[in-house]
Amino acid sequence: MAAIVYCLFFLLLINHYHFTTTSALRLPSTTTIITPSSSLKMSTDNNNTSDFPPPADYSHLIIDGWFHERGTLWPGQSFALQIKEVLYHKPSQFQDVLVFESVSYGRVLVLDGVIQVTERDELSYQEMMAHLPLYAHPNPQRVLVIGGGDGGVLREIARHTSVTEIVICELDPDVIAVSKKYLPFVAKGFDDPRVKVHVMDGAQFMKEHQSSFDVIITDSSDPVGPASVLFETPFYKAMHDSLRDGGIICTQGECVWLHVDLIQRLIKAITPLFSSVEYAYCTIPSYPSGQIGFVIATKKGAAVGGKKRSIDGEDKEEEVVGCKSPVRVPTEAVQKELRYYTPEMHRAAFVLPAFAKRAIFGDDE
Ligand code: SPM
Repeated sequence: MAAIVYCLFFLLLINHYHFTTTSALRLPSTTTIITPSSSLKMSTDNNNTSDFPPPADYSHLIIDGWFHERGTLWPGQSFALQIKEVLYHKPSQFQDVLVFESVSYGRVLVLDGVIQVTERDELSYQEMMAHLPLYAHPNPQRVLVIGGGDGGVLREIARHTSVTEIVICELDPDVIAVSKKYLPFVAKGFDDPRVKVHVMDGAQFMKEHQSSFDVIITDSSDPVGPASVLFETPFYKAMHDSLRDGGIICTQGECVWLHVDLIQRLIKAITPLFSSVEYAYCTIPSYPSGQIGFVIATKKGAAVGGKKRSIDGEDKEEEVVGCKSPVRVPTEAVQKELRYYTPEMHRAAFVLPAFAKRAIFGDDE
């Protein structure tokens, strides 16, 4: 009898342990929860990923039930969100991955201590990152996304009926798997049948696919750790070479309030590569200083299979240089679904504050 009671007690204990380590828990105060990811499996392309150092632990950013975003890229300032529930917290092979339910911003994805997606405001970044280059292109068919493993940019690209193929190269399979499980509002981008997923280094993929894409979007994290190469000239040269004639790139371009020097250096360095290089931005309260920019550049030549570029979809003969005006506009049905992008917002996004315009492009622009 004693043995049966002992066994029952042991089974109860195991069950309790399993529950508390695999389920979302209420946050008492400073608790972080490590959730096993054995169910998060995904096939990977051939990758040599042994160069990356093990991810640091970012548990110290959770204090008294609040997540504090403190980064070396924005010294002396911090944005904090109150946590309702930690849903996932575990290092991947490349970075610390945290998902929590917040009190006022819905679900939040954090990589290496930096907010990537909040349910409340992700729409501005994902819509502008996708639609600025796509509506500036007369006939985008093949689109490549580098990074963007949450799927939000894919969701927006999928709204374009001219697009026949959407390829995504994301290095970290855990970001895809975690987003599919906890952030379905963005990860639904993966459901479109035109999407092909490659878990590999985007630079390597582009080397193998020269002159192949009408639009290339790099939805990266910030220039520290594995993402730092994505802000360097060789990566932009690789994007240029992987574009078809008349193709367009759009990359995460940091923030004029914080990184105007970095943006200026980058734009100066890549200007000789492209026929136009421009800078736009959107507002987004959960990113440092409440906004983020995009570097948008075009490759010389007429777009392959494209109609003549004409302003706002009107049939004008005038050739448009650069991407400051849309050459197509959303259909009424698509516009109803969009929450941030409009053709007016497209044009407005390129209008920079005087200090930023002067610092990035000089006095002559
Ligand atoms: N699809 C969303 C992924 C987000 N990628 C960009 C994240 C940037 C976060 N840091 C912003 C810092 C701006 N200075």
